[in-house]
Amino acid sequence: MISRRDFLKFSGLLASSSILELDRDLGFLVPSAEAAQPEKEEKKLYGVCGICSMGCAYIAYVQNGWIVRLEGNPRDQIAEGKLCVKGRSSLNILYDPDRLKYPMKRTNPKKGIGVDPKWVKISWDEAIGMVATKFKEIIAKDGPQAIVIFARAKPHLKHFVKSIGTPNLIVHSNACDVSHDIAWESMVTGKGKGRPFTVDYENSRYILSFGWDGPGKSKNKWGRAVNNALEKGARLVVFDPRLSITASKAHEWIPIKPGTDLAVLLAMIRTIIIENLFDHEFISKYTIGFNELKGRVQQYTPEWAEKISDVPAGRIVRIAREFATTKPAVVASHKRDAGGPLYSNSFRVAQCFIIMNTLVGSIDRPGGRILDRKPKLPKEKDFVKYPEYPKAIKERIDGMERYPLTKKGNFFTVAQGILSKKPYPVKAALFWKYNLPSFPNRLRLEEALKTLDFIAVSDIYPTELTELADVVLPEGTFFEGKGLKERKYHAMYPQMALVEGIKPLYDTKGFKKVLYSILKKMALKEYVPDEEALKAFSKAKFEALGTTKKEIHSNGGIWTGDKEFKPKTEFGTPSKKIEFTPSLLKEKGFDPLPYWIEPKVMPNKEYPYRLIIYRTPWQRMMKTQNIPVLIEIYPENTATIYSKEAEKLNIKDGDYVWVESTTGKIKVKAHPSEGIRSDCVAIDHSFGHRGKGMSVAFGKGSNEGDLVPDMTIEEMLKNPDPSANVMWNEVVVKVSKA
Ligand SMILES: Nc1nc2c(c(=O)[nH]1)N[C@H]1C(S)=C(S)[C@@H](COP(=O)(O)OP(=O)(O)OC[C@H]3O[C@@H](n4cnc5c(=O)[nH]c(N)nc54)[C@H](O)[C@@H]3O)O[C@H]1N2
Ligand SMILES: Nc1nc2c(c(=O)[nH]1)N[C@H]1C(S)=C(S)[C@@H](COP(=O)(O)OP(=O)(O)OC[C@H]3O[C@@H](n4cnc5c(=O)[nH]c(N)nc54)[C@H](O)[C@@H]3O)O[C@H]1N2
Ligand code: SF4
Ligand SMILES: [Mo]
Repeated sequence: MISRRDFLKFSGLLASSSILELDRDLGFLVPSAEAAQPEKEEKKLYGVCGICSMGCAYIAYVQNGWIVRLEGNPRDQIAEGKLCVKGRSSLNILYDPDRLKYPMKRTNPKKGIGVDPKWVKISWDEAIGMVATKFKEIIAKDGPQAIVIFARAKPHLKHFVKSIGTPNLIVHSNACDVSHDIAWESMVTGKGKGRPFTVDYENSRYILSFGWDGPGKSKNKWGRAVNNALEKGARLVVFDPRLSITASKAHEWIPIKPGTDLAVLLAMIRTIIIENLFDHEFISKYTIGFNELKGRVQQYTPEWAEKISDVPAGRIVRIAREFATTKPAVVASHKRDAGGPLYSNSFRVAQCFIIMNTLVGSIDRPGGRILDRKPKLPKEKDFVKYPEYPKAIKERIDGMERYPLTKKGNFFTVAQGILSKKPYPVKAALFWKYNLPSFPNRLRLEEALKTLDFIAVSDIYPTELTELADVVLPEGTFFEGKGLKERKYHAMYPQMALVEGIKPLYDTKGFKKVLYSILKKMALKEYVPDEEALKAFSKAKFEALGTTKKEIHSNGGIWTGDKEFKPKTEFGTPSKKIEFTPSLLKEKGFDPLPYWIEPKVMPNKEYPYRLIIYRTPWQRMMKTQNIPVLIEIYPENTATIYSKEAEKLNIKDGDYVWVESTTGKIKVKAHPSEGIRSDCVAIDHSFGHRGKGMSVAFGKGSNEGDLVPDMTIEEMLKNPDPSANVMWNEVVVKVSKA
């Protein structure tokens, strides 16, 4: 442990601010006693934690304009009065002296990570003018496709992209959850509807995980729900090559060979069907394609699956029987489990998760996967009308027009698309809320970005990506915004949380406003929504809920709809049933049913370990890396390696090692452990920042993504995955003492 004074020195905070101090009991930065003279009465502000998408509602206690304390909102069905370690320490972000405070432009034409951009403070008018002028120039000379927007697919972003006429909106979803989305859309929810996030763990009696590790992310509600289920006698069975936190709580941990869950699942489905253990009523009432499924899985015997997966056939059969006969049972899943963007066969795994849950009648039934429970709200398009958008060309820089089921963007292929200048040259990029370490082989993207004429970045921190920017567009944190947020990650009933921000601390602007200002400056006024129409839309939302902001505030910051659970009997597919043989897949020429696909790469003599990527409870990727207390808890990431393998390599706990793939080489601290297979090395993501402006995060740990290859679209199309996932773990590595 380091002493308190050292800690503050090390985080560079004393020098830059006298209003903050680290409260050891609370574990985060708070305004000093001097700054926060207690008022007679503390004010309460309601809000939603923006660190991870669980979105726990909080109550912020405010003294003299400073938020001094955060608590989970007890009325919120997600938070239930609690926040996790990251949520509780997130005030550090609001009051972080490293934050971006005003727009800036670079004056050093030389670009590179570690090269001082020689920032100059500018006005918002100038910043927006720079983007608008550059975009107009590029559209006139090279066409709108020469502009690439990297951002999440929020409605206002899709609108902006369509208004300027580029096909290039690059969203991270193929690095995160695309396989689950496409599986749910084709089988249950319908085209473009994505997937539900709610699982009723609390009432489940048998929780089966293939890499799902919700509690290991300190996902507030899910950790609690699993504990409660266990206390009520539920059984928890976890397949994971690594002893995850969820696996450590399980009755059984099965260290499956990575990338082979599909074989086990196909054999389990076969067992449940041929042993007649499925829910006959649910299958006959609510599904189509059962006979085709039955025919398909005949070939996948447990003995066959054993050879592939290292899981004994008897164990596969026993778990399948237990799963089908203990009611209610659920295959747990979120984003980056075996059905996430990890392997060439993950899309088929995601399909099998849905099939397993359907076979036991656990789709939208207590103890199972729950479909969205949203309040009926008006849509912006009913209030704001725009003229027709300019026609954008079809070819995208990431080649995603060649994937018929998903067009959101491809983190894998975008860099090589830009570098190849095919199908056209790219001249400018605008980034919102993304950072370089989120891309596989970030060095290639860095190289690609250096070929552009112009880069604009919206962030809250000076990251390594902002070091490459020509103009920086600072946004406020989630404590400084306003709104109304749907409860989504756990919504057993419709619920909304009020967001009442504090006055922005600095000269920051919400990105939506920035986009509209850019459109205005580009003389595309017709695509800027009318203020009055937006006000009417906001008013209509509250009217639809039958309440007002004031009333929600006095009701504890939460609006709650009808709590009665009415199981759904119709689904969003064309047949309104759960489709084992989805028409969406058939129409686009894909095999509608899951089938066995080998993982793309396997450990070999030269590279004997598979890279396994995971997250810890203490960090949320790049968002939490500058929070001193979280770095104090867990100072850098590690490579977990099986203890006997470490012994062979003469590696001890805490030694630095080189981990090397054909793409890159990183130096990282070793953690020998019994909790991992001997053919794997597991590294947690979040570390390895190269941006000097983040004084706490800078230089800590390494980025495991530097080991993951990027690709051309042609290389990617060779993989049999209709969802175009990034395949993070299709990487083999070697390890040596550093
Ligand atoms: N604390 C925290 N919470 C977060 C995040 C964070 O960074 N930190 N990030 C958020 C985001 S954006 C996402 S996408 C999610 C990610 O959170 P999760 O979806 O939980 O993803 P990971 O932490 O990557 O865990 C993946 C697990 O899959 C296991 N695994 C790997 N290969 C295989 C395999 O072949 N078979 C099986 N059965 N298991 C395998 C890994 O060992 C690991 O335990 O969490 C969200 N919440
Ligand atoms: N190597 C590797 N790469 C990965 C993953 C991995 O496990 N390993 N995981 C993938 C997954 S699952 C995901 S979801 C993506 C996520 O990728 P990203 O979205 O890039 O990651 P984040 O860490 O969520 O945030 C990126 C940036 O957003 C900034 N930011 C935070 N809040 C705000 C805000 O309110 N406004 C603005 N303008 N900026 C803000 C942060 O400072 C940070 O620089 O990464 C993917 N990339
Ligand atoms: S789980 Fe933690 S980080 Fe995620 S929203 Fe809730 S409090 Fe915030
Ligand atoms: Mo993600």
